[in-house]
Amino acid sequence: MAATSILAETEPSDAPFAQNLRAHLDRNGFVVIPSTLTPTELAALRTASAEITQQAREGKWPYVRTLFKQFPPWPSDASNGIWGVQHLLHPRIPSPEIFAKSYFSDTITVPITAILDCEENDLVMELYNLLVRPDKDFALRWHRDDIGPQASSQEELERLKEPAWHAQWNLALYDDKSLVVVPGSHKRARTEKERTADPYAHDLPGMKIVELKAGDLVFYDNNILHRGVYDSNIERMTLHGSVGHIEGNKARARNVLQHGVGQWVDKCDFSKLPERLRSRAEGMRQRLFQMGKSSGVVGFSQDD
Ligand SMILES: O=C(O)CCC(=O)C(=O)O
Repeated sequence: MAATSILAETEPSDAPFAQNLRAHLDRNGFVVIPSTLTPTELAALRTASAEITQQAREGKWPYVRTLFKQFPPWPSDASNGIWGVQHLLHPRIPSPEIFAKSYFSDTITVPITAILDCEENDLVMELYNLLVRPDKDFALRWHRDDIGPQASSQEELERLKEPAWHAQWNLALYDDKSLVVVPGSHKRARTEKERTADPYAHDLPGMKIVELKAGDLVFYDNNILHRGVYDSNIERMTLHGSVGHIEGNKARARNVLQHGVGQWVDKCDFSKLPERLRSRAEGMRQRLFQMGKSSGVVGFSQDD
């Protein structure tokens, strides 16, 4: 099953592009922008991702998603295998400019200002991670990122009506068929069938495999009903990020910072980025910092 792709005939700076993007995302809960990387960008991102993935598998990078655990926190011991690498904007990552250039690029931020219907100066730095081929076959159960399975239908509906205040994406560096979604489920409570289904069901009614080619970018509502199905024999390197909006609730900034980002966000060196990206990056980092401070984050360190 192919993924829904937005109309390719509009340019990212067009008003129709923004409207199409928002309309697709609003209707389906996900939207694919095809071929967003040049061959040179793709090659550079693959090389940098392969390097950090190898370090992570060898236990030399402690920020990992470990098997067989779906949700954070993950231990730093990678000896049972990993399915993700965390903190690509960390100041100690090898090739920091490659990942920062990608996170703060027009490729990512232009669609996000369209999705959030905002200005660049409203954007807030959040998370940048890498989802990788697991060392052993692994799957995530059906879930919404921010609403637990115990929620009643009424609770689900109330939560789903709240504005998202952030955008989340996957950018595939290799062809990727791991993400499975139920289109439209970001706007409704689960059906009885979905509530009672096997959490690892392969055949939920209406489900769609999001098929990405290398370089394709998908934005998705993180409260769409979705899962990940991973094959240890198929290469996967998919950048997985989120960017927030300044009006977002402070709990989100707190959440981002308590993921450990608060320990190093002030030490990121964006000075080698091209001027326009550097100023965007500094602004987005500063807004995260301010939101974290005003929400009284515990363990948010500027000095060590
Ligand atoms: O692997 C994916 O693309 C989905 C990941 C996911 O659902 C999650 O991190 O909650």
